[in-house]
Amino acid sequence: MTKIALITGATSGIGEATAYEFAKQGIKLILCGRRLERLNTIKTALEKLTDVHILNFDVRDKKTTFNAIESLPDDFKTIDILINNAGNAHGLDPVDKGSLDDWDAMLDINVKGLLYVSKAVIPQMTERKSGHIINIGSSAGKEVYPKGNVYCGSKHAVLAITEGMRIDLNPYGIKVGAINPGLVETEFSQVRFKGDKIADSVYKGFKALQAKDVAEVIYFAISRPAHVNIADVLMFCTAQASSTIVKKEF
Ligand code: NDP
Ligand code: 8X3
Repeated sequence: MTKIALITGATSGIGEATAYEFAKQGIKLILCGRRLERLNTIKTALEKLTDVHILNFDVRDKKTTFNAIESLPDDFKTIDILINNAGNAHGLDPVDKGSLDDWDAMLDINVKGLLYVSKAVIPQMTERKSGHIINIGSSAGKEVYPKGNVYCGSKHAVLAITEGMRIDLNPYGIKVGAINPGLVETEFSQVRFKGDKIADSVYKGFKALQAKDVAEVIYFAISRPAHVNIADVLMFCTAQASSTIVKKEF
């Protein structure tokens, strides 16, 4: 039977690439994000391959998040696969100089937003005793790097929540896992550095992971047989050995 996947943060980067990867496999898609125009463009492109429904909401807004998921039409209501991907880093500052707005954004989007979406989707999975949740963590959820403080904290939280979900949803046969990439060349650096020209140099001098590389691993995880759960993946580009060690050539 055709599966239905809900992907948050589908307007760019890893989420958008995952939408394309899933569409190629005929998976029905619920694509979420704040930038409506982009959602419409991606919907138009992917409708040639599969059925697509868009949900335009900010994951920070609890009520809108629940209303959006509640509003799904009958033919999109049964969510088999949830990809909790929406998120970003905001700023790169030592903790004594960090911005409160940046901290709020990272915790509200990366952690609380993930929880709101999950809370809105999980009850139908527990009721059916089936489902698959993939949370997009980060290498920053496995090690802390200088000035990464709150972003690393948010991604450590994503990993802890992933483990908690896997334990609590185990009685229902629901698969839960995390995919944790290192540097991926997306709009991530533009959001993190908000117009600062440093944003353009983040992926220079080496070949970073591309969004499609991560999307392929996500598809691999969701396409395993029923008895196999990919619980945790750490993936780097070849040039990266850890958060702080990247072999660059100029
Ligand atoms: P992008 O900036 O390209 O994509 C981020 C996505 O998140 C966008 O689709 C954006 O959509 C969505 N988003 C951001 N804030 C909100 C919000 N408040 N409400 C709803 N959607 C939101 O970055 P990536 O694709 O790289 O990032 C995707 C995930 O991967 C993030 O969780 C990130 O932390 C993680 N990651 C990224 C790495 C990297 O190096 N790029 C490495 C490891 C993990 P819109 O603005 O339209 O709402
Ligand atoms: C994104 C990777 O190294 O910028 O999560 O934190 S990093």
